[in-house]
Order: sequence, then C-alpha cells, then structure tokens
Amino acid sequence: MTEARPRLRRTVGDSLEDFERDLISNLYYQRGTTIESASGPDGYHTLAVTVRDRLVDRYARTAAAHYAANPRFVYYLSAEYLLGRQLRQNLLYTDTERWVRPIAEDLGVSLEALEVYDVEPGLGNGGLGRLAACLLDSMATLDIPAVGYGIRYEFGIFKQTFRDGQQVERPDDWTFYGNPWEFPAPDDRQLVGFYGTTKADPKDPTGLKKHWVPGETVRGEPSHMLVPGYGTQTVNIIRLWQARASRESFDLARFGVGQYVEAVDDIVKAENISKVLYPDDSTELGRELRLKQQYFLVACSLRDIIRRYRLRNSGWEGFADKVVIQLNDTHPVVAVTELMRLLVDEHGVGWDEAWSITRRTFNYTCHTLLPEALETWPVRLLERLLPRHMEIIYAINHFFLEEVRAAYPGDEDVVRRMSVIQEGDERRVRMAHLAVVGSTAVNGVAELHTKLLAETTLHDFATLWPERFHNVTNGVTPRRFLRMANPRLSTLITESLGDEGWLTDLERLHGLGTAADDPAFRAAWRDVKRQNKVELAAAVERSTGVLIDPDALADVMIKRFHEYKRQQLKLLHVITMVNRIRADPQATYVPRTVLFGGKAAPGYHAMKLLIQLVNAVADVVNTDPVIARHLRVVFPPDYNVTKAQFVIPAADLSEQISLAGKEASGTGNMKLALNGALTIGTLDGANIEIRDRVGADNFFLFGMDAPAAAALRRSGYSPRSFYEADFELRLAVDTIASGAFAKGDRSVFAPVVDAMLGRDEYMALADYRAYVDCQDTVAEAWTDTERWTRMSVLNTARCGFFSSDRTVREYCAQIWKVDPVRVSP
Ligand code: AZC
Repeated sequence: MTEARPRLRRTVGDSLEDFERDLISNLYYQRGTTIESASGPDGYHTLAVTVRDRLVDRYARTAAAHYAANPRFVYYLSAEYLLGRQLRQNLLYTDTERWVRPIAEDLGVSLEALEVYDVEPGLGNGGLGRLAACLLDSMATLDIPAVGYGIRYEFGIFKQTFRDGQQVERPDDWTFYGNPWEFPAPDDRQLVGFYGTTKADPKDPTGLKKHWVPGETVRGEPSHMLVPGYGTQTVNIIRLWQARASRESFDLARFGVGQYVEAVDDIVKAENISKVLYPDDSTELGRELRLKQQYFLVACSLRDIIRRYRLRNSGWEGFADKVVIQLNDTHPVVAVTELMRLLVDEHGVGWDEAWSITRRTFNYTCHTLLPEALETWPVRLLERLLPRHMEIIYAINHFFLEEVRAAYPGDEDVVRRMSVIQEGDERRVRMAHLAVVGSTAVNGVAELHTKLLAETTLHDFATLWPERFHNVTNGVTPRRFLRMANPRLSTLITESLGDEGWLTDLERLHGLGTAADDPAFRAAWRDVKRQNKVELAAAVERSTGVLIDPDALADVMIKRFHEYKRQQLKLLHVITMVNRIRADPQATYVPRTVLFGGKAAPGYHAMKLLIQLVNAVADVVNTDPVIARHLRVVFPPDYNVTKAQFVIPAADLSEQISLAGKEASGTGNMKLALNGALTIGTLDGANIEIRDRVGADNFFLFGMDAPAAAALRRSGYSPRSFYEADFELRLAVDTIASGAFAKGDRSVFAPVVDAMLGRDEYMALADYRAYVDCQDTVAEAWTDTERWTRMSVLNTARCGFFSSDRTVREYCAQIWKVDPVRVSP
C-alpha cells in the first residue's frame, strides 16, 4: 500500500510579507520582468494577478462547497454587464489594500498610477447592464449559489469623444493590454448551430419532436471572471462567451491557391457574432447579427447549465428544483424555446413534461415601459436563422392560445392581443409575450413600473395570470457606490455608526438620522462633500479644460441620452438661467455647476444633436465672463461606471426628471441619494419610493404624475400653447432658435426647436414651469447651508432600502426560492 501523499494545493499566505513575496514572484515568473525594468502595465498586471490569487483560493472553496451541497442555483442570463473597474473592488474584498499601499510606496509607485491601466469592461449600455452587475455582487455577498452568463464582446460600448461638440464614437478595444481578471476555460466550449432545416422524427406520433440539421456551426468559448462577495468567503463567477469559428472553417484549399480573404471568410463570419455590443438601449435593431448574438448566448449558456446540473444530478424531473434561470429583459428570451428543443429533440422528454420543466425554470424581468423597447423579431428571420425554434414557438403559441380561448370563449380580440405572434404585413414574434408565457414569475423593477406593466403593457397577461406578476424594486451595491466611490463619507459613516456593519446591512444607515441634528457632524459631512468636489473639479478640468468652483451647487444629470429622460428640459432650465443673468447681471444668483454625462446611441440623431447643443451652450456659458461668474456647464465625455464613481460623491443635486410613467426605475437616482445628493424629480420609477423614504421635505418634487401625463396626452397635447403662455419658456426656446448657440446659424439646432414645438413627445414644455419654479426652490434651499446639509444626511440615512442586497433577498424569497450556501474559511 502506498502512503497517501498530501494533495498539492497552493494556498496564498495572508501577511504583508507573503503578499510582497508573491508580487515579486509574479512579476518575475508570470510577467517575465524585474522591478528595475517593469513598466506601468507590468506593475498593474502583476498586482492584479496577485490580488486575484487570493480570490482563486476562495473560489476553489466555493466550488467545493457548492458541489457538496448540490443546491439550487440561480443562473442569471444577460446580454449586458457593466462591471466597472475590478482592481479596487478586489483589493477591498480581499482586504489587501492595507498591504499594497506600503509596498507600492516602497517601490516608488502609487496605487492611483497603476489604476489607470485598470480598464472597465464596458459590456453594457446603461441601467440594465449595471443592475446585472449589482445583483451579481449582492448574490455573492449573500452566499447565493449563482452564475452570471453573458457575451464577451470584443468591443464594448463605444468610447465617446467630442469633435466640435458632436459625439464621435470610437471603438472600445478593452482587452488590448489583456484582461488579468479572466480565466479562459476552453474545455467547456460549446457548439452552436444556425440556419439549416428540420426533419420530422418518424418514431414520434405527436409530431412535436423534430431533428434540426443546422447549416452553420460556431464555437462558443467561455472565460470567466470572479465575482467575490463582500465580508464572506463566497466567490461566484460570471461566464462570458466568445464566438470562434469551428475548426473546419479555415479553408486550406483556398488558402493554398492564393484566395486568402475567401479562405478566412467563415472565420470572420463566425467571430463577428461576439465582435461588438449593440450600442442601443431602447430601440430594437432589426439586425440578424443581434438575434444571432442572443441565440449564441442562450445556446452556450443552457448547455453549460445542463452540464453543471449533470455533475451531481440525473434525470429531468429534478431539473427545475436545481436550476432557476433569470432572463434579464427580452434579449435572452429565445432560451425558452432552446430549452424546449434540448429537452424534446435531444433528450427525448415528452412535450408536456418539457413544458412544465421549462416554465418552472424561467423567470423574466422587464426593464422598460417604452413599446419600442419591447423586442419583436420577424417570423421570416427566425424561420431562416432558427427554423426549429420557430416551429417550437408556433407550438407553444398554439397550446397557449387554446388556454386563452378557454378562458375567454369567443373573444378573438384578446387572442390577437395576447398571441406570441403579431399579425400584420410582416408577422413578428413578440419576445415579451414569449417570456411571460414561458416563465413562472415576471417582475417589474419599481412599484410604479410593475403597476403600469400590469395595467398597460402586459395587462392581458396580468389579468389572466395575476399570480405571475411581482415587483422587485431595484437596488445598488453599497460597496462600489458608497464605500469604494466615496471613501471619505464611508469613514465618517463608520465613525458615526461605530463599525462597518452598514456595508452589508444598509438599513443601519438610519443610525445617522440623529447625527443629522449635530452641527459638528454636519460640518464634517459638508467637509467631505467639499473635498469630493475639489477632486471632481480637478478631474473635470483635466478632461474639459473648464474650471469649476467647488463651492458652487453641483447639479448633475448623468444617464443615457434619451428623449424620455428629458435632458432637453434640463437644458431649457440652463438657458433660462443664462437669460436671467443676461437680463439682470447685477442680481445675486446661487452659483451652480451643471454637469452632464452620458452617451447617445450612434443612430439616435435627435439625441446626438442635443449633445451637440449641450456642448454649445456650455461653450457660451463658460466663456461669457458675466455668466460664468454664476454658472458653469460641463460635459466630461465618455460617461461610464468609472466616471460615475467620481461624479456621484461630489453631487449636490440629482436630476431625475423623466416624464412620469416612462422611466422604469432608475438606479443612478439611488446612488446619488445614497451619497447625500438631493433629488429634483418627477413621480416616476423609483423616485417615488426614494421620496417615500427620505421624506417629502427632503426631496424636490415637480411636474405631472403618470395619470396627469396620460390625461394630457389623451386631451390632445399642444406644446405650442405652453410655449405661448410662458414668457421665460418662449425666450429659452427662441434663444435656441436664434442661433445664439451656433454662432448665429439658425439652422443647426432648428430640429431641436421643431421637436419641442412640434410634437414634444415627452411633454417637456408642459413640465417646464413647474420645473423651473422648483429649481428656484432648490436655489433658495441651498442658501440655508445647515438645512441643506441636514437634508443631505437624511437622504443617506434613509436610503438603506436601496441596497441591491435587499433586492436580491426579495428575488430569493419571492421568485428564486434559493438558500444560501456558506463557504467556510
Ligand atoms: C433600464 C431602465 O431604463 C431603468 O429605468 C432601470 O433602472 C434599469 O433598466 C434597470 O432596471 N433599461 C435599460 O437599461 N435597457 C433596456 C433595454 O430597457
């Protein structure tokens, strides 16, 4: 008998000395260089890998604990993730920053200097992608067994630059220097089919089982990034798929005869699938490639989920007990048909049983109310690209409509409205309908959103199946958006509350409520805000060349450019301030800095023109000595998660001014309020819940609510009548029309004026007066420094509810029915 040999497992030490030794060893053996000759990127990569090693250890233990417990897993399917920078997060989560600082100092480099190489993976457009990242963070923090699935886009969301004030998009080659945070896992690759034909199974009497022969196959290669929990040992993963040509794709024969381009044709075609993120967060792009991306994500992920299920389980009866899949909006909804196909065609499960498993496995989160954002795909495209899936959709719809007809005998109107297929000149598949039909739970992302979904967009479904509808109000991770973004405020909070427990129990911020009445605490609070503003001012000057006054009211509007979000309304307010200063330069004005941040979809011309107008107004304001004394307008380009972390801690006023009934939730509103900014906002999305919690006295409310907006639209909204009735509004619009922001050229911004006076789809003009008056109240409130600070403290103190930990707990309790698995140290 041989003696058992201790199994080799490398564990990292947990002292400064260990860390330093690993760092030097990694620099030498991993990076292949020495301290003397290391470049900035060498230093960054080495540090990243050394920190990462600490997480690998935890990940290995997490995987072992999960294997032993064989729990129910949450699989989060999302076409987008905005993870943000990883270095600071992982330093915090491994508690190694305290070592890195002195070591770096010894070596004569600063953490800040290395951090510039920490590129954020921009694999998403906006709110939905960032929400996915917050939820993953909270799932790990709460020890929920979970895997996020997504696409490893070669090019993420474009980099925004301005040329003559106009948005110019540049590719985001985020992996150019390599990504130290990811692990390729080629062994888990999957093959994905497209196109081709289907054949009946002669042995299947029901005709529901078929055989699909794809016309094209592509390889999906996964890599994963670690998703650590805070204050716990759990490290989950996010698995990202990249498309590769299958091995046979390289045409050696063609290459041999000099047809070099043709020889790699199939490779290029295949790899295009994960080439680029679609930089559009609202309108459906009728593009085959986008549908291919969606199916690619789904096909790879479902096979991976099944592979994981089979590591510990067999048979299909128990599948839905071990697997719960959350569909993040409609992008991954084709998964419903893919799981049916896998079960019925490939694993021989009967249709009814397969349907029961499928329905119990999926849940769907809707993130919008805009009809144009609800995806539909042409039947003809699906028939060509995914012929078997189209057949399955017809079958699902057939059985579903039988149910509808049974519930509403003789009512063909309701059948037409609810059908998964939208009839018309071009028949289309309604992905949201497919999602609801194929899911156990459907949820909206804020109370008002869920209510409006049930009353309007998905009304028929909410009537037929009320038990399927849930609300889970969004949240944000306090680790990234308070502790990491705002270390000064975090220190003050911790001092006041006694410990850092609030980081995982955010409702403990309530404890600050009494401190709000302590003048010394308020002074300290102001001091933090001021220091944050000084830092922001330096960053803004570097990126825009414009100097801003850290004592001015920092008024920020940071979010994607969209008509419904109403940057145009904010601009009308800015122009009104300009006009007032011009009319009376000697009066006193509350000094303000208005900061815009955000991208417009490259094809969204109206919003790109608005971006140009913001920049043009900024130019006029900042270069006019009289106006610039009271007002500055800045627009640092390329707003992203990293920049959000800079701006949010320095904000005094948070602009949340969407037309009521249009913003599903908002999450920037939560991040800003949590950092002590006061909100000026409409009764829309999560603003309502923020106001309920912070108190009406600590929130600047204005404008129509959703019923009033709907009523005005029904009564025949005429923006012109508002324009004519309000002198200041007329002057603001006329100022744009006069060419004052285009060196006298009236044509440049004429489309903006026409849109306002013509349709004004989101009724900015109707809310203008209420908004401007409310801004006057804001300015007035600002002059009472003590009162403002008190309101600011109370905003932070009362926003504990908006932690994504609470959001995840609600998903767990209402929808996922999963339990945590603790990982021992
Ligand atoms: C956004 C919503 O617009 C925003 O209100 C919400 O807070 C966020 O999702 C997270 O739920 N939607 C998107 O980013 N994108 C789409 C396609 O809706």
